[in-house]
Amino acid sequence: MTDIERWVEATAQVTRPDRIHWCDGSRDEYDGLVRSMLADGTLIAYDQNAYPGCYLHRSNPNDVARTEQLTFICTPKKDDAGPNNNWMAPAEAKERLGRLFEGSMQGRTMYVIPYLMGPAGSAYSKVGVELTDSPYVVANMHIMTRVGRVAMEHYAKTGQFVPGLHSLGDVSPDRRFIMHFPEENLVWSIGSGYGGNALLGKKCFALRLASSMARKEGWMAEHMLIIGMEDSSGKVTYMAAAFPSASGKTNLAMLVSTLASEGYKVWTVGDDIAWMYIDNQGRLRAVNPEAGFFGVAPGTSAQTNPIAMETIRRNTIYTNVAMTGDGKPWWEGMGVEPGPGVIDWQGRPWTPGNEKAAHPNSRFTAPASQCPTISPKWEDPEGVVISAIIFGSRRSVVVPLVYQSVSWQHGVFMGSSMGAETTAAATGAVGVVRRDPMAMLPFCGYNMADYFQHWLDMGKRMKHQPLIFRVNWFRKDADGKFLWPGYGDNIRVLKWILERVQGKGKAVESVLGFLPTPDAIDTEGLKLPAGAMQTLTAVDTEGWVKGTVEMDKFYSQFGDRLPKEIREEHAGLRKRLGA
Ligand code: OXD
Ligand code: MN
Repeated sequence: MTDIERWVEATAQVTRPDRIHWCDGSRDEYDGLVRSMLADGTLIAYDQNAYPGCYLHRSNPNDVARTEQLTFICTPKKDDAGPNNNWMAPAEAKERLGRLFEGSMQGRTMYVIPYLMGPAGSAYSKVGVELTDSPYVVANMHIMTRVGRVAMEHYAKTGQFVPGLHSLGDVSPDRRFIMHFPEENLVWSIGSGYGGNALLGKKCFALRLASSMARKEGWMAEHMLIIGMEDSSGKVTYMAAAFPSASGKTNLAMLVSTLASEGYKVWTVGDDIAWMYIDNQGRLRAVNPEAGFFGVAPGTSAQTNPIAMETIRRNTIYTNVAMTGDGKPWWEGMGVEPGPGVIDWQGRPWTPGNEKAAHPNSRFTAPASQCPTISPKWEDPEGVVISAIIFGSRRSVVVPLVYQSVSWQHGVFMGSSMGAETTAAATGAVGVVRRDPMAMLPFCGYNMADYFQHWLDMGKRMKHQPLIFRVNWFRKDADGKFLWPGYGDNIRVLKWILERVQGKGKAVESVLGFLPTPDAIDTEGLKLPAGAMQTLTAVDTEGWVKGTVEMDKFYSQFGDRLPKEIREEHAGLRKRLGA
């Protein structure tokens, strides 16, 4: 008996499923799951001529986003989870959830999903096995990961896997928990069918557990998209960019360049997670551990992200979007009129002007291989060499369009102090500014003070450190209008970043770091409001002084554990600001 078989058997004795199904990841298996979900109403078919292989899932209305308040890191010592995580002692977590898992799969099938995170045959890839009683989760895992033989072959070579146990339970928020046990590399999740809570390969394994493994093993697991930027010479330079959930990572990863006539083009490697390693030449390399996109639907349109629109035209599972009268998916910001007879995300007839037809965090799950701009290197076992790291978030005020750190240490400080306006990807208030270091606040599986130290240490080990940038496409004017057009025009900012990587690109050293001169960014053909570039590249001293107070509040939670380099950088910024 293998370790996997032993664990499956022991789990089945507790959860008591009627049947156990070992997933092989085949098309037949996927089709069979879809057929049975169509039969019991878990899925609803869209018009199969217009949207072949596309289905709608309506989740329980109480289960539509990640639930950070119910997500725990269970380390023996509370301090190892840090003030950035909810903590429960492992024994208590096991006891509480053990009771909830007791008989939780009765009357259901338990699916055993062996899956690989990362490209087949890559030394950087890792195996997970998820046990779940949700066929919707299995179908999503088919798209988001590499299920079946490829995972078992990797397991045969390494003998290692990350177990993840998931049950829908009774889908009650009162009995919903997502527990991580980093000492054992184990996840237990119950009571939710929502993506980030239930597709255990994604946030639970590839970020929370992997970040903790990465620290021990000397690599990085980050909430980052990966792109290749091609210039007019045909050379492709790879960049990784961290943005909080629902802040445009998928759009940036699939950017359609408005500078295509100058030869600038973006290739998609990944849209959410990067696993990064130092190679034997001292360069940082990244792989995308996922095989699909779990993107936010509202706001996705032929204008904002035509590549995504093409990607999700077939073989896509939509969750909590609306359905038009003629059987097509629809959401707010899709850029087309839905026509009469729309059914909203909860299955009710919808009247325009009332509540939203699609839930603000409604999603699409689509295979990465269907993306027209997917990089030829997206499954390269060696990954791609990263030349620039970008930190971005929604900030309607204060933060300039782009600036560059003066050193790796300064860049780590920039990432660690990032403020972000919250979005609908997690339950709770939307639009509130919170500190979200490296966009990892909900995903760092250990004490963030140690995470900052790990970033500092990684930089010291690299012979060729990527340059570090901060971007903000979301700056608004006094009337609440965006100052920067965003989307395809973000290529203009990427172009400056590329120029800086190449040792070019006009900049001035400011208190924040290297800011582009107002004419350094190519704005030809843009109709920007008067003075926009000046505002977008200026330092709002008063705003930044206030920001440093917020940073200090955040950092003080970590006490002496906070690396002294971060304290020094923070003090240095305050001094330069004259605070
Ligand atoms: C996601 C998220 O689903 O960050 O990727 O919430
Ligand atoms: Mn994400």
